[in-house]
This record gives sequence, C-alpha cells and structure tokens, in this order.
Amino acid sequence: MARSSLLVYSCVVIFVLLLLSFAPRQPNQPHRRLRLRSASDLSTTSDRGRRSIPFDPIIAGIELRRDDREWERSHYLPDGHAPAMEPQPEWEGYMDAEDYINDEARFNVTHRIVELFPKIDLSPADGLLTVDELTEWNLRQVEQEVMHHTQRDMELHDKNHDGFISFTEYEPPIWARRLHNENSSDKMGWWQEEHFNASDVDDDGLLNLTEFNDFLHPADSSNPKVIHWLAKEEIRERDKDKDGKLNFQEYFNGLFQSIRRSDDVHSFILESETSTEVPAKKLFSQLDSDNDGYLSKDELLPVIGDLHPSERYYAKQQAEYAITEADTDKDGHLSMKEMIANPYVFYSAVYTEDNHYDFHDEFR
Ligand SMILES: *[C@@H]1O[C@H](CO)[C@@H](O)[C@H](O)[C@H]1NC(C)=O
Ligand SMILES: *[C@@H]1O[C@H](CO)[C@@H](O)[C@H](O)[C@H]1NC(C)=O
Ligand SMILES: *[C@@H]1O[C@H](CO)[C@@H](O)[C@H](O)[C@H]1NC(C)=O
Ligand SMILES: *[C@@H]1O[C@H](CO)[C@@H](O)[C@H](O)[C@H]1NC(C)=O
Ligand SMILES: [Ca+2]
Ligand SMILES: [Ca+2]
Ligand SMILES: [Ca+2]
Repeated sequence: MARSSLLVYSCVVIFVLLLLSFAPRQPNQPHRRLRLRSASDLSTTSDRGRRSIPFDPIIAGIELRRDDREWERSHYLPDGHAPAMEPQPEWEGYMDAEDYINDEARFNVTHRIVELFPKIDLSPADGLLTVDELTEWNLRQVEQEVMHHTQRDMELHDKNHDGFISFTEYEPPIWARRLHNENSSDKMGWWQEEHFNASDVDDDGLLNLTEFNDFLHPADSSNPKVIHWLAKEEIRERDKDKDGKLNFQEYFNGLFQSIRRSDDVHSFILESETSTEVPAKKLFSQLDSDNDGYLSKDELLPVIGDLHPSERYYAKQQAEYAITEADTDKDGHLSMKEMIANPYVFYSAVYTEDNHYDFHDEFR
C-alpha cells in the first residue's frame, strides 16, 4: 500500500518536472513584490550585524500591527483589554498588508518618497540628504519600534498594572535566571539589582516606561548611571585578578578584540600595522588617561559605544549603505531624483521569476 502510493507519487513528480522543463520560459521579466520584514527581523540583529530598520512609517506600522496580533495570540493578557482569543488564520492581516503595499494604486513608492523626503531633509533643508539626516531619520524610526516592544514587555512584567516595574516584579529571562543561580564568582550582572538600580534614574525604586527601556537597552540610554553600569560590567567580566581595574593582559584578552570590530575605531588603528599588539598598546595608552597602567571604569567610557553598538550605530550603518547604493552621481548626498530612481534600496522587495521566489533583501 505504502509502496504503491510512493510509486504514484514519484510518477506525478516526474510528470510535473517534465511539464515544467518543456514549459515555455518567459523572457527575463522579474516581478518585484514589496515585502514586510518577518517578525524575527523586527527584534533581532542579522548575522552580519546589520539591523534592518524600517524606512517608511506606513510599512513599519503595518509590521507592528501584524506583530502585535501574533504577540497577543501567544501571551495571555489577564485584564479586561485582552484581545479576542478565537484562533485566527495565519495569513490574516499579513497577506492583507502585503497586498496593500503592493497595490500600486494605493501604495506608490514614488509618491511615498516624494512625501517623506522633506521630513528627512531637515538640516539643512537643501534638497539633498546627508548621512547625518538619514541617520537621524532611521534612528527615529527604530526608536519608535523599540519603544513599542518595550511597552509590550512592560505589560508582561507589570504584574500589578500600575505602569511601573519594581525589582521584585521583574523576572529575568530564563537563560539569565540559570546563570544567576550558579554560584560562580563571575555571575552575570545583567538583570540583577544593580542593573535595575542604575536604570532607575530618579531613585524611586520603580521603573517607568523610559527607565524600563533603558534597562532593556542600556547601550541606547542617555542616563549616565546606565552607561557607568555598563562600563563596570565590562571590568567585572574581564577582571581576572579582581583588583577592580583592567591591566594590559585583561584588556588585551577579549576587550580589545571587541573594540577592534567596530568600524569607527578601526579607522584610527592604522591598517599598515600587522601586529595587533602595537595598536592594542596605542589604544590602551590613549584610554589610560591617568597613566597608572590600568583601565578604570571611567577610562572605559569612551569605548562603551564600540563594545555595545547602539541603535544609532545601526542607523548610521544603514544610512551609509543607502547612500552607497543610491548616490548615482557620487556627490555623497541623495537627491529626491536619486531616491526615486532607486526605491528598492529603501523598500525591501522580493523578485519573482518563473515561479521561483528569489529572496532579495536589500538590508541583509
Ligand atoms: C507611481 O506614480 C508615478 C507618478 O504619479 C507614476 O508615474 C508611476 O507609474 C506610479 N507607479 C506605479 C508603479 O504605479
Ligand atoms: C555552589 O556552592 C555550593 C556550596 O558552596 C557547592 O557545593 C556547589 O557545588 C556550588 N555550585 C556550583 C554550580 O558551583
Ligand atoms: C538598589 O536600590 C535600593 C533602594 O532603592 C537598595 O535598597 C538596594 O540595596 C540597591 N541594590 C543594589 C544592588 O545596589
Ligand atoms: C520616567 O521618569 C523619568 C524620571 O522621573 C522621567 O524623566 C521620564 O519622563 C519618565 N517617563 C515617562 C514615560 O513617564
Ligand atoms: Ca524610577
Ligand atoms: Ca588608568
Ligand atoms: Ca548624490
């Protein structure tokens, strides 16, 4: 029985393959379809360290609404504003939304670029976009997205629904709880009380939305206590002899390699120097401002942004990428004309050809 159905199946497959191979091929006429980022694109950084930041607030809004529906389905919200619990088909919303942005009568990327351009072209409003203007735009888009996720995380952790998170309310993620329970001497400091206290900018023992966002994303915080806490964490993780500061070996084994990966610092470490020891010593002596041969917490502050890339870092990376791709006349700026001619640098699209879906994401 199983064998005969396998035989029938194989025949069907062969028949279909034959049909396909004889089907007349369309001359290369790729069809382009705008795509939404997947839910995992929204919260994670890709392998190559690029975060995909939405360019168009309309698309970002559609993605968040879709993402919210999935989130509501997977988390029970105990109080009155819990969403409808009946199961909904997977494609609901998602297909609608992708169809919407691909309906050229309703969503025309040329019109969108014309509409968004003056909102980006702000300093100065001269008809050209600089890296800085695009970076600021990207940063605003991603900050709204991050804050939206923080808001939802807050609903989960805020057990008594007073709009604040107390330390006892906060439950660290499972992987962190496992690490905290181990009584090893280099216990991870993340999600512990010191991290919480650093995020509590007004010391009232509770985190509001802004403070909770800083707690979840310390590298993006403008609260100096959080940045100092990050610097202290860096020392604690690498301070093998437990003297509270880093000697050259402690700095060289690990910390320096992490800094080196950052583009900004890399440019000032001369490429011609082949040995890593030389640039490592150079950076060490630059950071060691009191020349005592050790790096203190305060002396690490200048490189905290390189150790923990912030959203601004990714926003700038994406702005530079867009300019490289779309700056046709190579003057280092983007005109509206250049953007209209290269819309898929800003709008992710999938190319379909001969029924093969060729995945093509501009921001990966
Ligand atoms: C979008 O609008 C422009 C200008 O009105 C028009 O020329 C173009 O054909 C439209 N694009 C699409 C894909 O419909
Ligand atoms: C924790 O400490 C206890 C007692 O000091 C010891 O028996 C145990 O092995 C330790 N556990 C870990 C994971 O190090
Ligand atoms: C955090 O702050 C509270 C007071 O708000 C204090 O009681 C507690 O000891 C602090 N914890 C740490 C680890 O600093
Ligand atoms: C949270 O509290 C801080 C400090 O009091 C304040 O600056 C911030 O605006 C507050 N955020 C919100 C969302 O209320
Ligand atoms: Ca507070
Ligand atoms: Ca020093
Ligand atoms: Ca240009």
